[in-house]
This record gives sequence, structure tokens and C-alpha cells, in this order.
Amino acid sequence: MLAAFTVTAMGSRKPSPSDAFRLARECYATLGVDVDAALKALAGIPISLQCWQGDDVGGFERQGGELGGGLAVTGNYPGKARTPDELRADLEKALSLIPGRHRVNLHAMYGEFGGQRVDRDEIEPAHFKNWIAWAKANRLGLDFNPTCFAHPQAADGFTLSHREKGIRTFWIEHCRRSREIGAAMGRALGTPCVTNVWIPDGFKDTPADRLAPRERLAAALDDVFAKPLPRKHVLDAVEGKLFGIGAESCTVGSHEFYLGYALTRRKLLCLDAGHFHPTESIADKISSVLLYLPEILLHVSRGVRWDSDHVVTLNDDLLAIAREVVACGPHRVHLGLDYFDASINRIAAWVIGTRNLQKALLIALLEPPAIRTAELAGDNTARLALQEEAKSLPFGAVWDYFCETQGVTAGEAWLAEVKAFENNVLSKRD
Ligand code: RNT
Ligand code: ZN
Repeated sequence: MLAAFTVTAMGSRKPSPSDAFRLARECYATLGVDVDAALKALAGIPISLQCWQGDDVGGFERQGGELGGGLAVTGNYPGKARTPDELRADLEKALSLIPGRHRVNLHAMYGEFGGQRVDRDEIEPAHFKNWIAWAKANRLGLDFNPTCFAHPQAADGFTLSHREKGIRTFWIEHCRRSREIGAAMGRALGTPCVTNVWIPDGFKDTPADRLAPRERLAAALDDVFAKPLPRKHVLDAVEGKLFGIGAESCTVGSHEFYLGYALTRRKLLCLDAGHFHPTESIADKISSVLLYLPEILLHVSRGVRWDSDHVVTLNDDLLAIAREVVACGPHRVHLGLDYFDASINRIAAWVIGTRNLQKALLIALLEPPAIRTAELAGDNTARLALQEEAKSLPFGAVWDYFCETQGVTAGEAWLAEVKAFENNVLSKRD
């Protein structure tokens, strides 16, 4: 079956996508894979697009200053969004090239403050009313994050775990308000807003005391989460990290810190693919954490050496993550992207990363059941053989069909649309 498909696909006549799809569906059917069920499942998995890819983690506070917090954006590609309307237009363009219904992930620094100076401990749902109206009009869900960096009160790299009570209080208030904003978004849109707390706090050199900052962080988080809010509106998540730039020796909010915190406080744990040792994958962590927590959040990213935020490519790490998400139950895993690249067209960066995550999910949904059967029978030879054979199954034809049925151009045609948008819109911005 597969050989017949390959010959047809490589022959002089390029089959129309529906021919290719028909052959691919037959091929999968002989392996006991229900392609239609896989496509239905894929259409039901939303991905949260990180707004911060659109403007290099800039935001709209217009106060200048360093990004900081161990985050660094490389590149100066022309045409970055300068206003909320431009950012929304860019997101709309990206979403039009991505099959399925998705979500947008906002940071507190993306509020619309009408030219006023509204400090982080003063933000309110009203500052996000345009985002909410836009999300409603475009049938998108929203997710949210307090912004605990790029601010004078975070200038020394510490926020919720700061040794000074006044600084902790400032950030506690910011995070409390962020949860209220998340709840307002979830209430307005009828879908819970995952509100994720990540803080940069960490030490460049060896601390004399690792325990006290962690005690302060746990106490601060307990204050942040003190007010119960309905889970149907807001889902609290906490995100750990091994190290950041300038925080190489100790990060207060480490993986173990937040694993314990999320388990004891019943919060969602956020696993960011770029926040561990370079050879350590989050794929293997998903099933373990889901044994003890009903839901988790993933920040799908690609770490390269010490940077955690490259555009997601369809590599082995991504395939392994998607496979575990599908195997453990996609409804229990909230998927968000987290990278920022200013060295290429920013809209293309969204499109490439999101489509890659969807392709990886599709490959996982199309996994032949004989692989599990072999494992159950103790036949590890067959398991390995079938896993490797599965890599050359014709998932591309299924992907193209998925794009077409979702009203999105298949293959590389999206790139021409991004280039046209760059010529007609982005190039006029500088
Ligand atoms: C930083 C974390 C965090 C941020 C965003 C901007 O290392 O991954 O999630 O990337 O909040
Ligand atoms: Zn992250």
C-alpha cells in the first residue's frame, strides 16, 4: 500500500491532494488507524499563540527600559507590531494560515492604557476590554500571564521572592490583579483562561541561602492565590525554570519547587520545553505529572544551548511531546507556544511553530496500534521496527487534507501570503 502511494506521489503526475489523501487513508486503514477520527481529534485541540512573538516581548506600557529577567530577543526584522491594533492584525493574519480554532496568550504588559501611566499593581480588566471584544469577535479563547519582568521593581532580578517586603507586596498585587483579569476574560469568553505565573528570580552566583527565598516565594504565591476564583473562568498555573541569563547558579522557582507547590496547592504545573537541561525532555514528565494533577500547561518551545525560546520545529523533541500529550489525553493538557524570534518574519514564526505542533499531534494521532500491542506482548523487536516504519507513513497527505477542510491553504502556499502581507502592510510600518 505504502509503495503504491510512493510511486504515485513521485510519478510524473502530481496527484491532487484528495487523491493523495484517499491513498493515505487506505494505507492507514490497513494498519488499523482511523484517519477521520484522528482529524476530528486534531480539530478539537486548541493551541494558545503567544502574543509576545509579535513584538519581541515589548508590550504597550511605553515606558522603555530593558526586557531583563533572563529573557533576550535576537534580531531586528522589520515590521514589528507597534500598537494593539497592529498586533491583532498580525495575529489575525497568522491565524488565517493555521487550521483549526485557537487561543491567544496575553501578558499583562499588553494592556491598553490610553496613554496613561498605569503601573503593574493598578491593572484592571478594563485595560483588556479591546482584547476581549476582539477575541469574542474572532471566536478565540484568551490566556493570560502577569508580567514580572521589564520593570524597575524587578531591576535586580527578584520579584515575589525579593528580600524586601515592599517589592514582594508590589508583585503580589500585580499577580492578584492578573488572576482577576484572567477570570474576567474566562467569564466573558465562556472558556477558562489559563493564567500562568512565571517569575525570573534567580542568582548569578552561588547564594548563601537557597531556602529563605523559596520560603518567601511559597508564602507570596499563597497570598496571590488566596482568593478562590471559579475554575470555569480561570485556571492557575505556575512555571519553573532551571536557569536564565544572569541567573545561572540558582533559580528560586525551580522545577522541584513548583512541582511541590502545584501538587500541594492543586495548581496546574507549566512545563516549558526550554527550561530544563539541554538533553532533558519534558515529554517523559507529562505522564508522571498527570498521575497526580488533573491538568497541566505546556509551553512548547525549542531550547538551543542556553536559549530556551527558538521557533518550534518538527524535531524529535516535539514529536515525543505530542505523542505523550495524545497518549495521556489532550483534554488534560493545555498547549501554549512560548518562543520569540525577531530574526525572521514574526508572523511566519507563529505560523511555522503552530503548524509544526499540529503536525506533531497529527502524527501522534495516526500512530499504528500495533506498536502498543507489540509492547504488551513483550515483543520489543516488533515495537522498534514498527515505530521506525511509522516514520515514513504518508501523514503529509492527511495534513494537507486537514488544512483544506479547515479552509487553509495546504503546503507552503501560506508563505506567499505572509510575504504579500509583509510587502503590503509590514513594510509600511518603519
Ligand atoms: C520565561 C518563561 C515565560 C516567558 C513568557 C514571556 O523563561 O518561559 O513563560 O517566556 O512569560
Ligand atoms: Zn515559558
